[in-house]
Amino acid sequence: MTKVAIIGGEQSGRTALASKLGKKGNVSDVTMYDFAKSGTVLMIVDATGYPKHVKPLVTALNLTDIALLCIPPTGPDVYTGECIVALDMLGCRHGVVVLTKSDLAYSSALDELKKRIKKITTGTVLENWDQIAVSTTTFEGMEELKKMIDSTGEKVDEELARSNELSPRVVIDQVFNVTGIGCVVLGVVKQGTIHVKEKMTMMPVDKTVEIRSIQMHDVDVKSAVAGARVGLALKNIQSKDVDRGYVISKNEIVTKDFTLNCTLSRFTKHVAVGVMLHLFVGLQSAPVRVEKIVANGDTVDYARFGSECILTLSGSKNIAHIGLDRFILANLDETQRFVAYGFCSQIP
Ligand SMILES: Nc1nc2c(ncn2[C@@H]2O[C@H](COP(=O)(O)OP(=O)(O)OP(=O)(O)O)[C@@H](O)[C@H]2O)c(=O)[nH]1
Ligand SMILES: [Mg+2]
Repeated sequence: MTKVAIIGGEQSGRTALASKLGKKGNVSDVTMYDFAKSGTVLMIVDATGYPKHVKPLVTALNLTDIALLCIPPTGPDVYTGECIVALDMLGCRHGVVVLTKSDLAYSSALDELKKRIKKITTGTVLENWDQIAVSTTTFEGMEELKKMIDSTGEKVDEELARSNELSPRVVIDQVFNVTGIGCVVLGVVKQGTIHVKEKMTMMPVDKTVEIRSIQMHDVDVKSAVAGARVGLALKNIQSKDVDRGYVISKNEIVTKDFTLNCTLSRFTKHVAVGVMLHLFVGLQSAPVRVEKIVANGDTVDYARFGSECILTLSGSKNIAHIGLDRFILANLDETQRFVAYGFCSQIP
């Protein structure tokens, strides 16, 4: 199972590409597409609600392992830039730069565009990503793109297999009630292996739940490993008590306030004490206030772009996380909204 996010600016050809890669499924601020044929299983997530909101972009990237950054012949715009910052902040290592609507561009223009993109992605996680020109009308490049997704998927699978032994965690992105079955959630096993009949905890609400059954692509299975897209029927909880972003886990920290070792983006303004930011971890998010900034051992009033600092943040919403989780901070009032990434300094 290979999970792919399709991101990019407005009118960059994201939805057209998604609809050529899979069959449309659930629609919210992200739209799911599925593909299953001759051994290849894809889940494609179109970050539909982006660029209006940043959350769908963060959601799409958190549910997937490979990103397709769509850039139309008109070239990168402010949102392409923001997507690149987001990929960098989230540490998304696997992806492809897709030059969409290639039928509308001369090949010399496409070559120029490729060079330009190479330049602006230097020093970011996208530095070594492949680039491919694709058209959803003439189908140029489509087969090659699918091959790229396949081969990247194999690399991702090897990496994910290494986290099969970790404590299991499932991030939930959809929840509903099924008559006669009860609470059913859809999510992604982020690490570890889950088993039927296992007792786990729904976080951040701290409720013990039992996994009644596990489905993968509508087939009942006894267990599921890291990377799997799963549907779980749960015992001891009602669907109304579960929200998108909740985590089924065994060992989570739940807090409203955070102390994070942060790295600020080079493409943000400074961060000052007292400012309100938006914090994202996995599919959860919450507004937080910057209470204190420590840089190089000194308490300071603001942190400079591109610098490292320790941010003390206060919030009002419980968030579940583990020591390794990567936090993302955004300032929703800025044009380039991604400010920093950071890790909790208290490793459990
Ligand atoms: N000629 C041509 N047109 C395309 C191609 N892909 C998309 N388009 C057109 O470009 C426009 C935008 O495509 P979408 O797929 O909706 O792009 P998007 O990024 O999802 O756009 P928004 O979600 O509205 O921001 C539509 O009119 C499409 O028909 C292509 O490969 N060739
Ligand atoms: Mg679209």
